[in-house]
Amino acid sequence: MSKPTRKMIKTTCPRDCYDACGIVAAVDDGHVRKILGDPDHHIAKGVLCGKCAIAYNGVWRQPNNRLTRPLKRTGKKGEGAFEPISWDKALGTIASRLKEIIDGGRHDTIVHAHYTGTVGLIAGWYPLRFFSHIGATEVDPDTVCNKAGHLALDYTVGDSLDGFDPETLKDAATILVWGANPSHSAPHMHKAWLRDATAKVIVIDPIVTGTAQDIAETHLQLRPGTDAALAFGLLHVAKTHQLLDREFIENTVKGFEEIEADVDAADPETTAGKTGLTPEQVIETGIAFAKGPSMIWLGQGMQRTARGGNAFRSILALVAGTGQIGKPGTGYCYMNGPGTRGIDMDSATAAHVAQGTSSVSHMDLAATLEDGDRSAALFTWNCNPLASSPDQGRLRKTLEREDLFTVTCDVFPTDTVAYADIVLPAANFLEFDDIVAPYFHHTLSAQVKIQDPPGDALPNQEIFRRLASKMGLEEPLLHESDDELLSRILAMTPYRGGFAELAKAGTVQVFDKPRMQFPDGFPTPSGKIEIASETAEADGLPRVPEPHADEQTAPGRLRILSPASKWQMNSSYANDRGVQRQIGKILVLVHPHDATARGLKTGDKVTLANDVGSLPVTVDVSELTQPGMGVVYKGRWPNAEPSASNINVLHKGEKSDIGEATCVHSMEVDLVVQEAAE
Ligand SMILES: Nc1nc2c(c(=O)[nH]1)N[C@H]1C(S)=C(S)[C@@H](COP(=O)(O)OP(=O)(O)OC[C@H]3O[C@@H](n4cnc5c(=O)[nH]c(N)nc54)[C@H](O)[C@@H]3O)O[C@H]1N2
Ligand SMILES: Nc1nc2c(c(=O)[nH]1)N[C@H]1C(S)=C(S)[C@@H](COP(=O)(O)OP(=O)(O)OC[C@H]3O[C@@H](n4cnc5c(=O)[nH]c(N)nc54)[C@H](O)[C@@H]3O)O[C@H]1N2
Ligand code: SF4
Ligand SMILES: [Mo]
Repeated sequence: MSKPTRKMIKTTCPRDCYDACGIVAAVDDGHVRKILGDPDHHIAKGVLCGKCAIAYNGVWRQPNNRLTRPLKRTGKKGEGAFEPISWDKALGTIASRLKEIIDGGRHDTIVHAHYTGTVGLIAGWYPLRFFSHIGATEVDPDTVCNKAGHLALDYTVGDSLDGFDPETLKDAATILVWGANPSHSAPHMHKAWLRDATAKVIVIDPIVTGTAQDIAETHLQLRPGTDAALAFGLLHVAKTHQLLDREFIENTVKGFEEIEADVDAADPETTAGKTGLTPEQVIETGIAFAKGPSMIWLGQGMQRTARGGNAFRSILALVAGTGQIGKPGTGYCYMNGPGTRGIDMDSATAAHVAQGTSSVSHMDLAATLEDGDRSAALFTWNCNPLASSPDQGRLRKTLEREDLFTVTCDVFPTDTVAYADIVLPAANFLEFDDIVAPYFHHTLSAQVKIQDPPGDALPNQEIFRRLASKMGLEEPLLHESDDELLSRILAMTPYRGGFAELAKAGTVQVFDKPRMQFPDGFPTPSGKIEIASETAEADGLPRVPEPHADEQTAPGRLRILSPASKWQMNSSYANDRGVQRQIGKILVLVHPHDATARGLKTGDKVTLANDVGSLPVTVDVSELTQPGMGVVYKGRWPNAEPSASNINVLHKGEKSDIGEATCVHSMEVDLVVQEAAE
């Protein structure tokens, strides 16, 4: 037998991940043999993260674990009993049901949920054209993730999608990693970018994260929900050490004087009392930060708290008061949106073809679906709400509603899929071309077709083009081809090559020198950084940020943080056996102090419970957490657990202070002892 001809094809990982790793697929005579990291990629440097190395060589390439045919439900909702049908039949059924609803004047009772199952600019956004054109109600995706932070930044600096250029870290003396855990959520940035930094790395996190442990020179292990108080404390230190940037404040900041009394009151002792830190930690960090040049990685974890929006506004007050923005080695990054590379996302979503769309928060999803007057149909794509959204028990019940016409489009048979009337099989990222605009670096990457989709699976965008045709929708933007989209997106960027060149390169830098944050000034009403925001005030929020700290958890209760797991991408990969071996049983990390008080040891079985649900878990006594606080990493498919639930069964869907967004990290529970380990 002759040796197969091996081709190495570059592509990009389109998961919702800061790293956006370059990938190479080793393809022998047209068959994918192995998915590897791209050695040329500036972040991946030839290595994938553990979860992707397993899952992309596991469940993502096993057709028997995929959805490969359109399906029609044959059993009860939730049972997962389906029969295959043709695309024609599936789309015909959906089209006639949706048209009936629209013709009855109830287009806004078509509820659609979506998120970042893929972040490809086409597969992740093109289907929005269809839903906004028919006037469906969108379940606002960011409300389950990062909306409070986005809006807080919008109030303060006018745009939440313009961050520092990571290339400028070499100019910084200090970087605060504030409420992000790169060791899980950006593993290559953790291993390379942060580890190689000459800047002093300070991690501010209630958990001893891998980044706090392996890389940080200083770890401020504050109590959760006390970040605003810390930001004011750091400003106090800056002020008393004459390190405020008065000239910057005078020229570029609106309303600093309105918070000065609170800054004066936030002395190190008071701040230490509110946050659980020591006065010395507050003083040292305050001086290092204010001296600069200092950068802040503004994590998404920190804003998922009851007053997460206020925390972000307070941290921006720290940046503004010390003038740590606009010079090399300064600034903060929440996220760099495609706009930093010139891409107008309205062109992907074609916002102007919308017909009066409305939205609801994920926090209200269960309530919306309970109410037949508000929801006649549910369409989910690129997300798995039954695993990731709040109030899981109640949500599951609403999905049993016989009169809720439910369509789910996914790559895999998730928990949410089990409740669908019609299931649409999506092609995965190895099976079509797309473009990824990474959300940390100002780069552009090609997602390249390596193989055909299995069975009848189709890319999201093709599914929605076909559905638009079935419904007789003639709007040309509902029928734009992938080739047109790829060229149009690239034409908006400074990159001068076409898709074929991008595909050859994998990832390209689009700027030849580091990009300035806010090159055209701050797009706020005053053109300044608005610590005092009339827009916020008009929205019923405090005019200025406040030095808030959450109350300490009541004795006997535990505050549970459920951040990113090292081995999963949200709920994705929980269906891979290799990943399942890594994640094992659901653990709750409990501090030795709490374990001793309750007579618990590692391996004991306990139940976490509150007024919305309960979850059996296994204790892991761990110094990584702190007294009064437990950790249960997010993710997992409920149907892969004996209890048929995950941590979101305990998430009440309470809203943070800004944007009706999740405050999942404010969750409190009772810990009930079931049985001791052998
Ligand atoms: N307790 C707790 N819950 C949380 C969080 C938390 O911190 N704690 N975090 C929240 C956050 S940050 C987020 S972003 C949400 C995420 O919540 P979701 O957006 O629901 O994320 P996943 O659960 O990973 O679901 C993504 C789905 O998209 C599918 N998919 C992948 N590629 C494609 C494709 O090309 N086409 C289609 N149609 N489907 C595809 C995957 O198979 C997967 O089932 O979860 C939130 N939930
Ligand atoms: N491996 C992996 N990578 C992922 C994901 C995943 O599920 N797994 N999810 C992706 C998605 S959708 C997102 S949004 C990002 C999120 O990634 P990150 O931005 O890193 O956010 P989280 O993992 O939610 O939380 C980060 C840290 O916030 C801390 N935190 C919680 N409450 C507070 C608080 O009150 N104050 C402070 N200072 N810190 C607090 C947590 O302890 C945690 O260590 O990761 C992406 N990358
Ligand atoms: S999930 Fe993130 S770290 Fe893992 S391969 Fe994809 S981009 Fe890289
Ligand atoms: Mo997220």
